[in-house]
Amino acid sequence: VGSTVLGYPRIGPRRELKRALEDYWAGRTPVAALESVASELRARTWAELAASGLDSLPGNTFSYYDQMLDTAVMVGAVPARYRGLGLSDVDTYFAMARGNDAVPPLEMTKWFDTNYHYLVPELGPDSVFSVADNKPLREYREALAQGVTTRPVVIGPVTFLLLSKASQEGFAPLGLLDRLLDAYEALLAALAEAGVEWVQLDEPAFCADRSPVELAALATAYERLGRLTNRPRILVASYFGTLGPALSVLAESPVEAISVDLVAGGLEGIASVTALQHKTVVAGVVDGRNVWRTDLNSALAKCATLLGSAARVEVSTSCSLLHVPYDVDAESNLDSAVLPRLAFARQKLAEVVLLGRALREGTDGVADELAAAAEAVRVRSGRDDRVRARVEALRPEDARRAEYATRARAQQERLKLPPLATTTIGSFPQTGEIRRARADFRAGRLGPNEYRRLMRAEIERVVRLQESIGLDVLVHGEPERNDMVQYFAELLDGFAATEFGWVQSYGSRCVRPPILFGDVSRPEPMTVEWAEYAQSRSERPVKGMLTGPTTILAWSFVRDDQPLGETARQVALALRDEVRDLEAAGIAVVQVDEPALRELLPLRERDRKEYLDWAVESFRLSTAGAADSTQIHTHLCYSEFGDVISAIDGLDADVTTIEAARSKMEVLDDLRAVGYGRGVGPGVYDIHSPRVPGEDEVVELLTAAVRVIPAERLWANPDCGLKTRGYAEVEAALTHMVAAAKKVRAQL
Ligand code: THG
Ligand code: ZN
Repeated sequence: VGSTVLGYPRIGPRRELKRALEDYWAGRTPVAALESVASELRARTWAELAASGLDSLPGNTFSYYDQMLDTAVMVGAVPARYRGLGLSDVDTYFAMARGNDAVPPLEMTKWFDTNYHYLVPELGPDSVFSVADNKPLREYREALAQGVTTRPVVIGPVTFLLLSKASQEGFAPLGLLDRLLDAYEALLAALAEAGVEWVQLDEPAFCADRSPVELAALATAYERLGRLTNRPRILVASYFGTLGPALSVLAESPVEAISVDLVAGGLEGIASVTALQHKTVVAGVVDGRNVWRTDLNSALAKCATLLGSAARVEVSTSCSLLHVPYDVDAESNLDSAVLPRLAFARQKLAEVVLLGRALREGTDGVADELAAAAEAVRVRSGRDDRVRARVEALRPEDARRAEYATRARAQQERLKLPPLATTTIGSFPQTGEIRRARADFRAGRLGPNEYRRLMRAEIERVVRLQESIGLDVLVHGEPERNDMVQYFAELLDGFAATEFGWVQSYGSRCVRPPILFGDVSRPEPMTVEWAEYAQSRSERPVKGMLTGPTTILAWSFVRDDQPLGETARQVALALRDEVRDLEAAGIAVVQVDEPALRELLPLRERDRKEYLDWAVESFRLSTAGAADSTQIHTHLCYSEFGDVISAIDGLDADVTTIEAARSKMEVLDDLRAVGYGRGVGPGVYDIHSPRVPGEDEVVELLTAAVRVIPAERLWANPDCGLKTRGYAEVEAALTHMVAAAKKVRAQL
């Protein structure tokens, strides 16, 4: 019996890496300054892991940006457009991550069902691989020099290929497996020669549904790597779900260890894989993705069961701790009802060590710790019987509105919008003054009246700007919000906020997810004051702006003591009340954003229906209290929506605005294919780039769109909120967009 973790955070307990990266990118510091922060962070991580008492420590967990990008660079998969720039290695790496004036970055996409984003390697028929950059070995030696022995963690070859994209149509990266395995063989040989005892190859792609061909590739890969004589012992790590048929593939391959995620999945099927009798099974019983203390007794029971099915058991986390904050002890203002129930990365190390000890030596020596953990798990604060009763009393009709045709008529009578109506997604640029005002208000340096005055002045300015540009449906611009989920979490009961609970989202960007710990309710209106003020400044309709229940859950740490669908219904009821209050304040259009609808989609097909059912139902519960004449919008972005297109139809929103500029409006065909017959606003330009679209370009997109969607149901809008852009670009882009809409309208 041993203990380990699959990975560790790397951004720094005070986001030191973020600062160092952004200083370097801005040209404020030389590369040596960045390197010195990085090596200090690695040293601290190794010291902390070594001091924790774990038997085996992960290595190569550091990254300047992303572990998939690291792997691409490691095997020399650097596309020609970056190699041709003639930059230093580190600047080539950052060009791939972020692009520059000359080249766009690699595509970025979500890491399975987490809020982490990775860079997508590009591979083609002429891709060649080598050990171009042996970062795993470099970091192994660096740790060893500090007296710490590590197990280099590397993305496994099959997952690497499955998550890569083809640089040309029709090419399947998996066909490169043989060539890639040559490079992995060389890597393993180099590691072995340096004295590395264990290497961890991550194959999370096999926790999703995989075809027989893909499973065969997994078998080929580990048969080949396993047969090498000159190699470290191999741990194949899986996480974010169950391995399904891949478990026996790996068990029958000549690798020494396999990790299984026993938080996302259970023990079912494991005992029947008899080949595991000869393997070490790394038991992921401590949740690497959530912040709750572990139910140690139940974790122990799982490990004990596994002992019967494996040669050796190593206690571990369910996945890398990358997805949780560093340290609960850094928090001084956390709700005292929640604090004792929490475990961040550092606390989880201690849990794993304790479980390892208990499993090895029996529970006598750790009885106090087990009892304390049981108590922390048992105590549940934040119960609200009124909320529970309300959820209990819900009827199916609470999630249903009138027929769309009826609603559309009532809305048109009230709003009198032209065909091809123009709008924006909600946020306007966040200026330095706004951020400062928010920070000063929080810190108590600015009184509530002065704060309100500043926010109102900003709203007034944004409303005037939109009127002068000629938009049809206005927004208040959201100057009072930072992160939308953080904003609502702070105003809802049942959530706690951390001070330092940052988690990497991509590169230097982090989020601080709120902790949803209890029953959720809304003590008072959350957005009405701002929306009402904005509406008072214009004759045109102003949209009320809310975040939907699924997105609030996706971007929070959620309770694990009840089904997510149940929690979603509670959030939905709070939002439903907010919609009612917005209506009462004279708001005729309410947008409920669900950008994360795709994000929580289960990795396996068999789990998807249940998820989509509650996700759709909770959105409808949020919105179905609205009058027929209230127009409900929703907004989706950040992902490919092909897999959830029927669910988007199921939301029954009157208008769906959706990221489409980068996918060239393909989403319109997808929507039409599922019979979507309500309003739709395919984003007509990409707000993620500072480029201002020309009027002609927008005319072209809209002209193509009116061929598919009748103009009465078609909207013109950017593809996402504008908060990350500057006013100069926004004003120019929206002016072109409105002019284009008018032109196309005139040709109808
Ligand atoms: N909010 C939350 N989660 C998200 C997004 C979001 N997940 C998906 C997507 N959007 C991720 N994108 C981003 C984009 C920007 C930032 C983080 C995630 C970002 N963060 C600031 C930073 O790191 O400097 C910190 C923001 C803050 O001060 O609160 O810029 O929109 N929850
Ligand atoms: Zn968006």
